[in-house]
Amino acid sequence: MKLRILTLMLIALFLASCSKKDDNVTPTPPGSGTEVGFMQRSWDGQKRGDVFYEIFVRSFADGNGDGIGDFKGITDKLDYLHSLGVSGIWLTPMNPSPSYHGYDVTDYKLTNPQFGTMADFEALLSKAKSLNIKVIIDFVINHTSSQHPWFQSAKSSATSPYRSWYLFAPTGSIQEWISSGKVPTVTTYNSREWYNNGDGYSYYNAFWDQMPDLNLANPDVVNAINDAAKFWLDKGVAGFRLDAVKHAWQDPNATEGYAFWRNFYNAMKAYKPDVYMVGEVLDDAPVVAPYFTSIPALFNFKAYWKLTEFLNNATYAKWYPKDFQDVLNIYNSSSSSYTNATKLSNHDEDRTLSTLGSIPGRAKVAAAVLLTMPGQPYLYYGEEIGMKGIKATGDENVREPFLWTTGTDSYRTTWRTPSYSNNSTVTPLAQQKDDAASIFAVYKKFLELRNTYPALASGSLAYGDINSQPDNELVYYTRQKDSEKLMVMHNFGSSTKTVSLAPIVKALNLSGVKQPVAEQGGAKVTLSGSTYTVTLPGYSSIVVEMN
Ligand SMILES: [Ca+2]
Repeated sequence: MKLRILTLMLIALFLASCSKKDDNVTPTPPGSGTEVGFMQRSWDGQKRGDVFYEIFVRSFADGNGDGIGDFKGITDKLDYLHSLGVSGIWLTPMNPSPSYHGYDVTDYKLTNPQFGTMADFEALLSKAKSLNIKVIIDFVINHTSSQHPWFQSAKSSATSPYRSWYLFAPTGSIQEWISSGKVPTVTTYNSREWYNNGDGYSYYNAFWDQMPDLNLANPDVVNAINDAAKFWLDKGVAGFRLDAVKHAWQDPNATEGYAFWRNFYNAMKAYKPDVYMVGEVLDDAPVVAPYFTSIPALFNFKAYWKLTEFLNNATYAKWYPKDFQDVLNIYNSSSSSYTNATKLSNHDEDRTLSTLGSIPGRAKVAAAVLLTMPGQPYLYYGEEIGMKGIKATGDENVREPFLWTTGTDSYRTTWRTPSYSNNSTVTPLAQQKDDAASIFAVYKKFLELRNTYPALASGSLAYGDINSQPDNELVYYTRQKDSEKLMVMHNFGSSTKTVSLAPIVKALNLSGVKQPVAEQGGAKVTLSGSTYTVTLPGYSSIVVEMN
């Protein structure tokens, strides 16, 4: 062992002497020319980026000091979201519910009193409208709470008018009932999905016995759902985030399931022509794609899975743009128009920073990728300050109180003592705002870029011949709208890369550099003679306007 250490020391000494000698013989090593300055066009205030922000209501901001996040807290923090350049907010379920998360509703037309009154909610909508921020609410109709009056009636008697609003079958012959088509929407028997009601019957629940599935094939149920949705549209919400879309029918590929959502969307569109909906189909692209014939926007889970895979192991990172495009190609095969709702983590997944080995540089690249790729990006609250959390020990761990500031933090929610994100593990927002090297600084800068440059907001994506790119850890692509062309480069790896631009410009079918626009992580462009070189430190990104 000692001999090995000695050998390594000798090699190090030898290398050090070599590099010194090289400095003398090479006047301009790569990246040592004149640095080309950055010039970012100033933002005109128009929110072209179409960026949404997901708020876990209980944890975001407490406006009345009882420790629970609420409508008033959100209302007070809308100026912050507006200054970030957010176009819309998604509120996790805000209807009454016995659970902390609210994904089991007891009344679809009331507000959760813990979050505030209807007047408080209306005040939120009014302030949001004044800031040009759309509000969408979580609409959870695959199931209700077992405490919903509909289910309380249904479970109490086989002759209840609400019995057929849910999915009951005789406990001794569930399988036979399913096989003979007597359980609408259910096609396969799975014992875990049935709960014994104690009266000779069991009821179907895809997730939990306290979340009985609604019978969405029952026209009375459909009428009640449509009625509730119209109620909120009348209040002024822009639309809905649709929960558990692929579970409406047990078979996620059932044509009846597609038809159900299509009918719902069309009914709401007839009522409010500009209604917006984004659906959760938690699956790979081929399962997601057919739902675009029913729902205009769907979350792109696959692109996020690929992104974290490549950031955690950059060996094949250069293929990321193609893998992203492959998802869009699958979407294209189902529908000619769709909204690709991109995202990093959400309330059901490990926090992005935790997924990325708690390495801030990786989280910064993830943000820079999300905000420079095509789509309609969704940011989960707290991602912009690098909150942490692992789901395996409880969903609450990825839904912890937002950290507004150190010291007295009057808006911080206290409904739960955080296990992952507190002042000693995550720098709160107010302190990150003063730090140009923070995760927040990257979100702020790249949100502004997306809002400023139409090419980033809605331009086409191209990535040239990836095979010819010599470095597997570098990710390149261009975004173009009209004559505006931006080249985006990221270093997914941890070591500094210095590359000559000419072959990349050629591979991307561009003609030359116009102007470096922005960077994160210390990336820079240098010019030596007529040769442009880009230096990308580990986990850095750069955006360059091209000819
Ligand atoms: Ca409160």
